[in-house]
Amino acid sequence: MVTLTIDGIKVQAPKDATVLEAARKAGIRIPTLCFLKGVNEIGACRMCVVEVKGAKSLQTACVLPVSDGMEVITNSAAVRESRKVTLELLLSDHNLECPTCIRNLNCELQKLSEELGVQAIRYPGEKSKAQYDDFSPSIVRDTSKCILCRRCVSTCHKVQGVGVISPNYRGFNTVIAPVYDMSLSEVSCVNCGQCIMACPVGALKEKDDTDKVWKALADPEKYVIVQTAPAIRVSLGEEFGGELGTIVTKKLPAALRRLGFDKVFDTDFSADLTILEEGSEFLDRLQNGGKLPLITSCSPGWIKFCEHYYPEFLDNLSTCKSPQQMFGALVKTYYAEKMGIDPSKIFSVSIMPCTAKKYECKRPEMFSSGYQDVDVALTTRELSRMLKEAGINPNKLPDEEFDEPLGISTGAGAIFGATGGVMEAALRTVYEIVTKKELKNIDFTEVRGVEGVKEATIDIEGIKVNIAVAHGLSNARAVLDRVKNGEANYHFIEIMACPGGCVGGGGQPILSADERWEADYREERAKAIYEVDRNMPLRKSHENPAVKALYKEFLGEPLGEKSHELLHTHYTK
Ligand code: HC1
Ligand code: SF4
Repeated sequence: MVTLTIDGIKVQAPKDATVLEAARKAGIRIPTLCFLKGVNEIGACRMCVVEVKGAKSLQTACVLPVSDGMEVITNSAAVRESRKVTLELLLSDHNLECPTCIRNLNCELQKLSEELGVQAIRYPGEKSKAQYDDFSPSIVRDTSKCILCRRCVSTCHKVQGVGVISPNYRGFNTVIAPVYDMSLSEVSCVNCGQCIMACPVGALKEKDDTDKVWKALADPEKYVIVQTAPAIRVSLGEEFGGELGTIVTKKLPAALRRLGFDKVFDTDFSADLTILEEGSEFLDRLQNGGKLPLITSCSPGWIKFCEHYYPEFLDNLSTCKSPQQMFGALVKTYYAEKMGIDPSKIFSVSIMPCTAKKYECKRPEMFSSGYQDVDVALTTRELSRMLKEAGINPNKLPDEEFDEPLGISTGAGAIFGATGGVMEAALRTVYEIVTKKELKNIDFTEVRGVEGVKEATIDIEGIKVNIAVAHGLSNARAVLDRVKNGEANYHFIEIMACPGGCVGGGGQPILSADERWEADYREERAKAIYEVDRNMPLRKSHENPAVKALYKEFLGEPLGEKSHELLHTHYTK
């Protein structure tokens, strides 16, 4: 520990701490803009400047190590003026369409202007040349709002191991863009949306599909069906003032019915179905010498990453479509048939924590019902905007149930939303299929938690199954490289593109850098997901009565002919 003074207060801090960390711990707020804890710590924006006794110039607190006896002043006139000038210079080259910006009232630049008392921009001048790129099915870039903080760049490179956006040109002409100023749709972007989650302003956003849904809802000819992903039930409430991980499972049907959807179903149903198909596929490969390790395939960002960067693993991917797509294929076949609805009249919407789902539902493999199986995938944020526009606050609504039969699910379906959840759900079912005995302790805690890579060996009555779970694509890289180099021998791997799994998806409510510092949103939402699971009467996918009925009435058996036609696919590149 070292002792320093900050604004005249004696503060103790670990010797590897920065001045920013020491100050925050002592309750002294130093503003930041480019700083994103653990991701982007580069001292570039100079918003966190402080005076240090003995230093000739102002120092950036986010990269300045503490030292014994150091004397720091965080709010002198020189410091305040420097921060203000920096901010005004940023604003002078910023598109100031704040009231019509997607990040209005949730913008770190706007908030800082207010905090620092900026009431005029003293340095108006030339604006740099901006790029607007909306060719990607998932992500829109608008560099007229970019402040060059590089939080998206670090996230794409370091967290996701993708690295398709970087600074191009120099000085005033600098722009954050793909190489040669190409569109994101022309480079190997995986549509994960993690760059959006890191962006403090409105320079990155999801492709907005809400108009298509409003139009379908207003069309009397359309039968509009919606499915809600596992992770939405622990995140949507945050958009309406709820705490991190507020559980809104039963508010979702209430809110979506009030928006006008004809049926409100649950992706957790098809997550259960996925487990039956994928669990059977795993056992088939294990017992009949099939390609191992089997790797999960429900995260479309991960699938695209595999196609671009690790094509040698394509045959390892489970042939199961994601729960979103299984659901879509069944709604326009099984459900339409059962209810006597013309499938051409069904408009199928999904609410996903994910921007890559927008891309997934347009993939050519995803038309197996004879139509586009899922017509529109909306993010949590888009749903929240629709609800706000309609004056609906889900947190204030009474509890309601999902519609039957595609709204019936188990706790195993719910945990898909957190890293390790697909693996845990699969193990609960595989164990009972293999042993024909009841699994007493169904909590596989070894695969829970936010550690980047989790490994375990599970003993299924003498069969030792080596498993790995990775979330965030740079962690996926680490696991795949170990397999490639013969350093690891896994039978089953779960990979989710987003840090934390879907709870941390690129379509989820956006937290500021300060909020991300204060709490681990992935942990809080995952905790809520496991609570949802704990409170479900059924917690194993193979016990889902609606899934059982689906096999009896329509599919026959897992991996049967109908399943192959509708629920499985192959990825090739
Ligand atoms: Fe996910 Fe999945 S868990 S991929 O993270 O397998 O998006 O929540 O819906 O499809 O079920 C996302 C979440 C989601 C699918 C399921
Ligand atoms: Fe990178 Fe993902 Fe953003 Fe694409 S969507 S630029 S891969 S962070």
